[in-house]
Amino acid sequence: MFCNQCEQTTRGDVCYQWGACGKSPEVDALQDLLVHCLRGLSQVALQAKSFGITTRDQDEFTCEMLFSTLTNVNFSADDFVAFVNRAIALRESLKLQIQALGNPAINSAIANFQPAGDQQQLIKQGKDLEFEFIGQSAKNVDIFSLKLTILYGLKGVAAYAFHALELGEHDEDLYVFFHEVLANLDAQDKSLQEWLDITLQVGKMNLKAMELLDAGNTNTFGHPTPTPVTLGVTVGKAILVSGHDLLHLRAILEQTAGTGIKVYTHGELLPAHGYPQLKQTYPHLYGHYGTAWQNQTHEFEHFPGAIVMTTNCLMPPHETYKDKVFTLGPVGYPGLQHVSIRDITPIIQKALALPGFVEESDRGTVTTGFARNAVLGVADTVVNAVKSGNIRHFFLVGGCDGAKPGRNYYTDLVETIPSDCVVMTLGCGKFRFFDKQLGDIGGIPRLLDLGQCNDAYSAIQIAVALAQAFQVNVNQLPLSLVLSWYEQKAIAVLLTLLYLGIQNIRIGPTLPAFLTPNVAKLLSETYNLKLITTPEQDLAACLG
Ligand code: FSO
Ligand code: SF4
Repeated sequence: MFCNQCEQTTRGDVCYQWGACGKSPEVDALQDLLVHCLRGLSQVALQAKSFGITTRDQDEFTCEMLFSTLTNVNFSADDFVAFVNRAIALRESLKLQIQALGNPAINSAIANFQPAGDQQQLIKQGKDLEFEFIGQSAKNVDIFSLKLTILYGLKGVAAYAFHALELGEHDEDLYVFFHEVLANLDAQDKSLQEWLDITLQVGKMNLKAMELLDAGNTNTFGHPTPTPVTLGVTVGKAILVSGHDLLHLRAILEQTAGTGIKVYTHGELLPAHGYPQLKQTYPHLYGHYGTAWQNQTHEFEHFPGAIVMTTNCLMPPHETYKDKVFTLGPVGYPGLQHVSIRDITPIIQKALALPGFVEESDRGTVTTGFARNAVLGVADTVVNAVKSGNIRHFFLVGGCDGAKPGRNYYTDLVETIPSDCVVMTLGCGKFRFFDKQLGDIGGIPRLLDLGQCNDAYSAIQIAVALAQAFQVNVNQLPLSLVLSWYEQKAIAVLLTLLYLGIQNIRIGPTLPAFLTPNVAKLLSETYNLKLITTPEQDLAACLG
């Protein structure tokens, strides 16, 4: 196998025998095969669009399928076999429509690719493609590096676009972009600069996807407001909901209303408590349990109710608790029960059969909900605090958490940031410091939880508004971005920041393995993108 799409890739290089995430070489091969089939589907979809044929099914399918190949989303070979066959069926249906209009359908190898008839043969086809893929790297490693960056970034964009789509927000330009990139990923006639331009276009389109998702979330659930969230538990039956999908969380809340079951959030669903239409409508949305994704095996083991994964990051479950874990949407794992969100009866039955919490516990609260509307609502106070010198600097310490060593840097950094500075955070990386009592500056909390990783959109809006208030550009603000990355959504967000021309971003714990030294040098020279060093050294540089 050849997979280096996430931060925990083996030896910081590439997973080649078995995924460090638990992905098998067989599933990896089927994921590569699926991407290959999507590329053929995209070529036909573009042709169909040019004839005015509707391609909504193909557009939405492409988004969902790219999402399914993200790290820690779907580990099921059976699912990927079904996805491959569906991709071919959708492609062929478009060809028939093109031919019915009297036109020959596109005649490329990928648009005519025929999948084998059984799983083993499909895996072999996927593995053969892998070698073809690796072979490309020999020709120009830097272009290969950018192609991987584009593909991985595109997967991240697809995840956000899929969530937006679920909430009724979509954009034709975004779909055309997906298809154009996928259809032309094997182009041999582009220069390094042209591939770099496409890489930044991925960042641009990710901004669009995050904007759509922000609109979907706020139109459906209201603008987040600062909301205390209990970290303790109460006596009674319980369901734990993890992942990022607010719509799935709402469906679970709706279907558990009146059952006596309390619903707890896990991981990236913590910010759900800040949305008025969730918190106020469903009082049985009780609190938040646990921390970041990589601690789930311990946390899930001890949770006395049913557990639902709505998106990444799912880790291979232990035998001791796998019977109480359910998957939704694009998530899949062999042996875990996949449930339709329209009827979550199996989840409710499991929660009722399990003991639930028999004792109350009080672990205090954290406050979430400082998204763009809440922060910009007090923009004058913030601007005055900066002008009067009460706030010296802002830090955005955000991104993903992960299992590999080196991430204590972020905890240490937040702990050593001086008391006249404000820390904004988002993503699951915050769980290293989310419950720290950092106090406030003239009523402005020093620790502001902006939300999920996609709420980088809020961070961008806040930065742009502050820049306008001070009549400077964003790079001149007293603001430092210190990011942690793990999977492909973080890559998409990073590309957005680079597309916007944000300089001096610090990223860690390591640089992505798919960046060659030349490409990394190019990014560092153009954007001053830096690897984190030590909290003391970086702090001194940011405040210097
Ligand atoms: Fe984390 Fe996982 Fe949200 Fe990622 S739970 S690591 S960037 O999926 O998406 O922050
Ligand atoms: Fe390895 Fe990450 Fe790929 Fe999993 S997703 S196989 S850990 S590089």
